[in-house]
This record gives sequence, structure tokens and C-alpha cells, in this order.
Amino acid sequence: MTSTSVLVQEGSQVAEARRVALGCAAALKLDAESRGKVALVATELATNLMKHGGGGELVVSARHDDLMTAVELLAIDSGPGLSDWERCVGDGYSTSGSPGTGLGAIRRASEAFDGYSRPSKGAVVFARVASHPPATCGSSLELGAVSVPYPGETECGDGWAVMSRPTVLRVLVVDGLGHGVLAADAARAAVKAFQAGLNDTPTASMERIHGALRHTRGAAAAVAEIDVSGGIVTFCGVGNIAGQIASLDGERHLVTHNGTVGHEARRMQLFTYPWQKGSLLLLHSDGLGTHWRASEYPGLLARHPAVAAGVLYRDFRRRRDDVTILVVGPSRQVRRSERSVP
Ligand SMILES: [Mn+2]
Repeated sequence: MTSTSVLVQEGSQVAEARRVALGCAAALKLDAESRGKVALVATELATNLMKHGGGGELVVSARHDDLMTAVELLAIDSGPGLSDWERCVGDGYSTSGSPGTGLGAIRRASEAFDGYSRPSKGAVVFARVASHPPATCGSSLELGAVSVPYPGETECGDGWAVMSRPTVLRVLVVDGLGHGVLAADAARAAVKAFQAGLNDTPTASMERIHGALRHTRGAAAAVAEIDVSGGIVTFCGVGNIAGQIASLDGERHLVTHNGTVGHEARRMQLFTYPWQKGSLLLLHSDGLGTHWRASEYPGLLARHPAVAAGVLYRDFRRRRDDVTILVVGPSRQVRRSERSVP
């Protein structure tokens, strides 16, 4: 699913943010109540960017996949930070926003809500409006993603997809060569092939994608599968898709082989990594730099994966390519129960 980024630097752009979000809700055929919530959340988030963030950007994503049908919104700024963030939503469960921020109203209208704010480094606020509660993926995982086109392009040459079974979550990130319409064609073909292989291993999925992209421009692609019960991640990647597993112990980079999916992919190799509770799996296209460290963002690994995707998008995107960031991490329920363990 592609995301749309709306700049919110002046008052008139609040209405544009609301219009884009409502467009997503209409495309997904969300019911009237949910559309009302989407309008409210988009308006409040965009207004906050103006009032408290010194301007920023609202990234609106339409989700329609194995896990949910929903509009997801990420309000991203590099302003002073929300001074009352910890007090009003820091624990993630309070419903009382302080007057003026509208955060309480956003939270009440949202099916999922979280954020990350640091003094003088800005805030990222995530809210999701779904017409009904989404299925929990892989029994205990949540996924967040942004996929934003090259500035000026309407089509994104990157793509991502997810498939879910009870204890297994499989994800794809693909970057069609270059950007624009032909790159988008390649990315769409990869997503379609990925979805066609219900029981594929990551390697079989990559082979299938390789075959399907023969008549396209080609792409970089990577497929990862998290097996929650087995505690392992299996991974197969060709070309410039970066994968890593981040935990408080550091970042572990996943191995990919050189090549172009659809044209020149000599080696499709499966790599296996341990998966520990509390880790995040990140896959991203080369529209994002690779030098971020979780240790520079205290507390971020414990936030919703969509928040981590938003923070990395803000701080490391290269702005001269399409950019896609997909993050998988433990669900709120799992994080809550871990926190309550003495
Ligand atoms: Mn790229």
C-alpha cells in the first residue's frame, strides 16, 4: 500500500490533509462512522503540527491486507516536542489529553494510537482508524509501514506486502529500479507474485517474484518470515533492500545477495536468525539511510512499530528516491504483559 505525504506548514494545508485522509477512507469503503473519525483525527493531527510542531508532514496510508482494512496516519515534525506527551499519553493508556493538543480526542477515535516525542527533536504521533478491530498478526506481532513516492511522482516505485498465518508473519519489501510508472509496475508485479504463494518459504517466494518480474524493469526485493513459536526469522533478499533486527543489544544486519530480481539473480539463499521477544524487524528500500542506532532513540523500540517507521522516515530518508520502511514488532498486548512482569 502506498502512503501519501501531505506537507502541513500553513493553515490551509490542514484542509488538504483532511481531504487526502477522507479520500483514503472512501477508497477503502469505510463506513460513515469511521469516515467521521478519520476526518477528526486528520484534522486534529494536522492542527497539532501547525500549533505545536512548527509545521510538519502528515503521512496517510490506506491499509487493505491480511491484517486489516484501515486508514493510518503519522503526524511527523521536528519541532520542540510535545511537552506534555508523557503526562497525557506517555503510558499509552490514559485518555485525557491536555487542552489544546486534541490528543485525547485522537486517541478516543482511534483503534490504535501511540507516539514518540523528545525535547527539541520533534514528535511522531501515530493513529489508526479501522472499521472493526484488526486481526492480531502472527498471534503477537504488529506491523507499521510507510511507502512514500519520490517527490513529484504520483506513483511509488516501491511496494510492500504482508501475509499472516496464526504464528507466522511473512513480509515483502520491493524497490522497482528507478522511480515512476515503470518502477511501480515492477513493484506491483512483485506484490502480486508474493501474495500468490500462500505456503512459500521466503526463498520460494523470491523465486516466484523473480519469474514474475522477467518482463518488467526489475527490482530489488526481500522476503522475511517471522515464526513466533519457533523464535526464528528466515530471510531471502536480492539487491538493495536492507534488513535488520534491532534490539536493545544492538542491530543485526541481514545478508542479501547482489542482483536484480527479474533479470540477474544468481543466488537465492535463505538465512536464519534468532527472533527474541521485544526485537524489531526492519526492512527498507535504499530511499532510507542505514546508519541509525536504536540506542540513540531511548524508548523507541517499545513504541508501536508504525511510530518507529515514522521516526526513521523523518530522520534518515534520502529525499531523492521512493522510500519504504516496514517495521514489525511485538503487539501492544505483549508489551503490556511484559511490562507487568515484576
Ligand atoms: Mn530505490
